Amino acid sequence: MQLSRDQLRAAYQRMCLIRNFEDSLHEEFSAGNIPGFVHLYAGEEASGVGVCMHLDDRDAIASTHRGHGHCIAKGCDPRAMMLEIFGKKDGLCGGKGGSMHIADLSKGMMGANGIVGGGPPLVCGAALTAKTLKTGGVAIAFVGDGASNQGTTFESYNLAKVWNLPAVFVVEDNRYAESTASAWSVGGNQVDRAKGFGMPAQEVDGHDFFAVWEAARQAIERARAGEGPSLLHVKLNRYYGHFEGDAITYKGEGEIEQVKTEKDALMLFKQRVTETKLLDSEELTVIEEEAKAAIADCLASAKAGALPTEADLMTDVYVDYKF
Ligand SMILES: Cc1ncc(C[n+]2csc(CCOP(=O)(O)OP(=O)(O)O)c2C)c(N)n1
Repeated sequence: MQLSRDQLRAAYQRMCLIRNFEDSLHEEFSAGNIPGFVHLYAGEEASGVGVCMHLDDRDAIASTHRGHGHCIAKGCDPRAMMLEIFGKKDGLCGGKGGSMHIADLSKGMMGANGIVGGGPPLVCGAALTAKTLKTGGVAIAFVGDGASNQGTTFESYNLAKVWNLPAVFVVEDNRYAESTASAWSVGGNQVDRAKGFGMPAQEVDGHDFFAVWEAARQAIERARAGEGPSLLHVKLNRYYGHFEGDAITYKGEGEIEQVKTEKDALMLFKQRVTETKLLDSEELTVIEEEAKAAIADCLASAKAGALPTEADLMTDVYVDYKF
């Protein structure tokens, strides 16, 4: 399968938006401008975008605590996201959620999630809904390597398999669960583990957008065709600490720089599409500059945005259930 030029441009645009979004947040957090906790996704862009390129608004995703990239990849508005992270009234969730609770149900983005392993059970619910209502939709759980060891994740694999749900579990193995190396904690590979649940699975190089895109295409097509759940073990790296403010004492000297120079996802994408003459470097530079300007603009809106008022505190807190 080949991507069209428009799809390639859209993919690069999404990846550049995510990179700029995260780099800006890194600076703003260091300057003390952001309330709350922030976990950045820079370095992992090819995974979120490579998967979400196959989805539309009837499809649902559940994210992790490292959710900005998944949100942008699924089509959430970066300006409303930035306002949300700055705790502003016009944020995507009224400024009440912040980084770890951004959601936009109209886009099928069920939310970032502060609970490690919280996403997979939500995805089983979304996948069951899609199956029952015959919407043709699929549901994708993004899961960290740490979250892959949670009981909630195992139970979800089991449920998805037994009920033959249109679900895909994308384990984003950035080699560390907080500061614990995944090589130490996982005790086996994710592919064998999925097979233990009877799910097809494959390992994917998460720096390579094209590898992720192709593996996700197969898994999502299976799910849409009613052939049940599968799992992708996506191996990649993150560029910043576990959370902003993390001194990263658990990584070797030069470890991050080496990944950036040898297998940065944006760099590899650019190399591939220019070498194969699918896109030229001038148009890629335009996309990079536009993404940079767009995020700078989002940041300016977020800084200028109004804070929620006292009255806003009581909205969206209680729900009336009418039976
Ligand atoms: C149920 C639960 N346990 C522990 C935590 C604390 N915690 C937050 S992130 C994290 C590590 C998660 O690692 P991983 O799933 O690999 O994601 P990564 O941060 O590497 O992207 C932990 C233990 C939590 N938020 N929720």
